[in-house]
Amino acid sequence: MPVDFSGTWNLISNDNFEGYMTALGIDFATRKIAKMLKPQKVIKQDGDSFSIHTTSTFRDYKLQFKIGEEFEEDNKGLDNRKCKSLVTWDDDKLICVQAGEKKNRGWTHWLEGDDLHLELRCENQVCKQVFKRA
Ligand code: VLZ
Repeated sequence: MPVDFSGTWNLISNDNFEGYMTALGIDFATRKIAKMLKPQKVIKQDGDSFSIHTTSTFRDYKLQFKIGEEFEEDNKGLDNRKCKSLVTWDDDKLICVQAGEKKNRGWTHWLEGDDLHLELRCENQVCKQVFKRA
């Protein structure tokens, strides 16, 4: 039985979001706003089906997927580049590969104690975020 990521999670730390956004080609003005945000994630996990809704005062991003099923991701409101994305389990970690124009693009979610962790990768940049239950 895999771990359950379901819940509402508030960002408590955000290391190198700036580097990640720069690697994605996000413009300066947008980065200045975005790095001040404290996004909330609402995750719904039902068997192999997930929805991850990242909300903030500036922009929202909604993702829905099934484990092991590749899907088209539009990254709307982020860098707007289309990817072929695939999420799989690696033990209790949720791993997403976002294949497209940017090398080494993807993310990993895992739980550590009561916290939700997220590593966001693009090219040679790694952003590390930690969330606590709301
Ligand atoms: O998360 O890929 O949980 O999509 C930040 C919104 C959303 C703030 C970042 C506006 C999404 C930023 C990160 C403007 C440039 C992400 C996945 C894993 C699910």
